[in-house]
Amino acid sequence: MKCYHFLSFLIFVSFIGLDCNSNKEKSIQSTSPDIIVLDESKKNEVREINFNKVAKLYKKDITIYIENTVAKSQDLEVSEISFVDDKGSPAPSGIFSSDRKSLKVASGKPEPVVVSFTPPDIIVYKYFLRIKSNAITASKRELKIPISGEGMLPKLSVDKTELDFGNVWVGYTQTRDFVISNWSGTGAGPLSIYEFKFSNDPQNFAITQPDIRELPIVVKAGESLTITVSFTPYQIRDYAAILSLATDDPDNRLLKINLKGKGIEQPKNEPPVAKIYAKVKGEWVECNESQPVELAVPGELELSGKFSTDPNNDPIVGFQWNIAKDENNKDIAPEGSDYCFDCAMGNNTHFKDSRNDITKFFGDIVGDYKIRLIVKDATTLESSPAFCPIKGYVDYALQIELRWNTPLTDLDLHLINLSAISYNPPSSNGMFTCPCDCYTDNRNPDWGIPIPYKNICGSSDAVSAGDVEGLSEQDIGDENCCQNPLGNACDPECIPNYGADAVCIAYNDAGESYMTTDPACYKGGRRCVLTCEADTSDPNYKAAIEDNPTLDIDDVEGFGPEHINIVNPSQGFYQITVYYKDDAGIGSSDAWVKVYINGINKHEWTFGPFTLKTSKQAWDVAVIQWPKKGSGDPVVVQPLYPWTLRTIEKCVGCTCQLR
Ligand SMILES: [Ca+2]
Ligand SMILES: [Ca+2]
Ligand SMILES: [Ca+2]
Repeated sequence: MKCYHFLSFLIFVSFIGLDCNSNKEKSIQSTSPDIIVLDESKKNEVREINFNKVAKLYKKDITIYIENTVAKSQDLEVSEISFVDDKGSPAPSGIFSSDRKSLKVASGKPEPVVVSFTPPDIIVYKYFLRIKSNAITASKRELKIPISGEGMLPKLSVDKTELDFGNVWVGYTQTRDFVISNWSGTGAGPLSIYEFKFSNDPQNFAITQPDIRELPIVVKAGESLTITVSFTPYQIRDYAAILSLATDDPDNRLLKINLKGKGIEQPKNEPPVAKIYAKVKGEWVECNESQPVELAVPGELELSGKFSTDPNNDPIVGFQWNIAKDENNKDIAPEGSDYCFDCAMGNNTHFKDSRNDITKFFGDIVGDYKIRLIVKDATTLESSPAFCPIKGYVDYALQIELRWNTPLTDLDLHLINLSAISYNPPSSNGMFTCPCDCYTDNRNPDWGIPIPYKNICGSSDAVSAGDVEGLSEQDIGDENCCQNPLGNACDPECIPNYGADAVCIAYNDAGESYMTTDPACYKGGRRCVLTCEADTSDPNYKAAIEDNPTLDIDDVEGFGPEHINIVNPSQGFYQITVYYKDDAGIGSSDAWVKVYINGINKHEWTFGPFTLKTSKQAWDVAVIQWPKKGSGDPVVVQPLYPWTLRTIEKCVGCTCQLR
């Protein structure tokens, strides 16, 4: 045998065909094998096997390969795979093991051997894997590969021991998580979970994470695992169960997690609840039957439906604003009111509803209004209506209201200041004069205390003096350029809302002053632009504004109303006249006038109805005698009986001079 091995070795290293056997062909077939032990990749030679940390009593496998390294050789015969100590004595059984004790390895076909380590205790184990074979290399016929591993305890911790699923709709699923960690300060072995078990109601509870179809679930040392449990009630009742996890942590063989939850009836989709809020003094306040809001009329009130709610927290997506109806299906609004939603105040386009979440309601007449709001949730369920009562009141010391009973017709309300020194022509009696008649062509004249004006001179690309030639020169004798244009020099055409535009006194190159409505002018030899504006800083400014009448709207399409209001009238006599501007071919119309004194929310006088038959007829209604401010004297309202009709043309260029 020695010769055989020797010669085989020679053949192996020198590739010379020699044999001590006479049969040359057989000697080639009998080429001796040699051994190498490879790792799982079959690439690296195994010189040591280290299982590292393995949980106590947990079996860990490592696969090695035994290869016959000599090509076309006989099979390598491995006669023994065993585990021994450094003296060659067998290791205690059960610690290390292999799935094969002996085997044959064909040339070029590495054979796997699964080596296992099952630490019985929490200590370090060091032995040798011994492989005996017929390898040609003498030193390899008994390989001793160091094999080691350490037994460790897994160290399980859990972040909670109870999962409360709360109230869950029947048929719906709620999930809760808990986290298992395998960690200790000195390291740990892997943790295995062999079983998940629910004590009862297993059809209602389930592990949705991780996938437990393949057990055990292993949590490596230092890692953690989130476990998700689901709960699906099928009945309306309380549920309670215990989830037990079987693990290889000796301290937590059975980890118990308490589960509880309640099956409740799924709530039905409820309609939203409409709520109306109104902006009062800059704050949103709820408006309802027991909490009405007030509105100074004519005027706007901002209303919001955004405070509406939904029991299911559905978004509110639809808003429908209207005026509420009474039991006779009549609008709950003062008779003759031309209320509107989202209409510019004073505008003749009167929308009777709104679809906006926030709307502006315009009320025009003193009395009670009621707003109705219906909202829709995102499922298009509609709310019951919410109602907001609005009390329209007068916030003026004097309010005069004109209404009539025909469509398309245009009646105009006039309030004539009878305190003028003179009218031009005198026969006009003030009608259509400027500034004494407050009406549609002269909506906001300056009565009583004159509005203080001031001039502003600023540099500009002003025109030359020549550009303003043709304007009448007038020696005012005052360096101030401004003059109140409405009080004393009202444009004969009574341009509506003449406003703060003013007449300037300008100076030419010769230093002479002249009056111009063109604010571009010279002053003091320097070219500048003079503009005239109301001097709001003047102490008389507020009082000068408050005693001026204002026409709120000129209704030209029938019914009215039209109002003339004065916040705080000056002492004097004021005549109410109604003029039939255009009968639109309809003919006669019955008109009536209401007079509200000192801001009460109930009219004090109603005049009419009185019939105007055709265009250009005037009805002189009454004269109001306003007492001196602070005198305490009563306001006297004297009807101009007997009422008659007079026919007059509109006068162009009629003027008057106030005191
Ligand atoms: Ca809803
Ligand atoms: Ca009118
Ligand atoms: Ca005034």
